Amino acid sequence: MFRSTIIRSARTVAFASSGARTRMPRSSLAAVAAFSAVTVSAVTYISETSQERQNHKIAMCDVPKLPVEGVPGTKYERTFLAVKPDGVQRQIIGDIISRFEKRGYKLVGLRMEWPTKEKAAEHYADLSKKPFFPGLVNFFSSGPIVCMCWEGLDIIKQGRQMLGETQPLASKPGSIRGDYSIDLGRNICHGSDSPESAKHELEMWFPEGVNDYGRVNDKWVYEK
Ligand code: DAT
Ligand code: MG
Repeated sequence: MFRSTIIRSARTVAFASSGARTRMPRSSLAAVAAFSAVTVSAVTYISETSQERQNHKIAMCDVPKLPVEGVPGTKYERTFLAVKPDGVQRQIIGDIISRFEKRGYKLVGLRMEWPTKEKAAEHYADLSKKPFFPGLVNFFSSGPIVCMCWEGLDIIKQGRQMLGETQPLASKPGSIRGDYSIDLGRNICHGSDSPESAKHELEMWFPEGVNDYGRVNDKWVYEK
């Protein structure tokens, strides 16, 4: 279809530049010349106008700077979510990001990092006395993870709900763990469980900060 349109267009140009021109009366040629001149100046005018617009009024999404953890309890609340090494290997990064995007949450930080054992141990420091801790640290540092900072109303609690329960058996279908995992030690994703842990984990995984930006469709996601 696309190819035949190109062929048709090429034929039309060939026709216009051969037989058509010889048969065209002088008055028509003058009209075509005048029309071309008008078109060229209109195009020039439009491009200059848009250039001026760009110079003077560039579309921007600037907002005031927030702390990395945002403002808990508001639509600027933030959490740290991660796709663990098993989620990266199983190629479901896009699906996980998509679920949060479709829900209306805003991605403000995104980075892939292969955690060292030390960083994995620091991340799970609260579980350091558990018997499964060494295995957990080995697993979490076994490949790259995708670090994300998501922003939005109730994102800390809602993020945990969308992840599902720690134990895949208890995770409802429709949640990430309920859709993609079977085994506790391969449960795909991580999410901060409180405003305090969100702040701690965001400071740890995003020392360079995240992106504070306004979003045009906020009024279609939030009533206020
Ligand atoms: P969550 O990841 O839901 O916040 P958690 O912080 O209690 O759960 O534990 C961190 C991870 O450690 C969890 O996602 C999987 C693993 N884990 C938890 N309990 C475990 C257990 N009893 N045996 C093996 N691994 C466990
Ligand atoms: Mg936890």
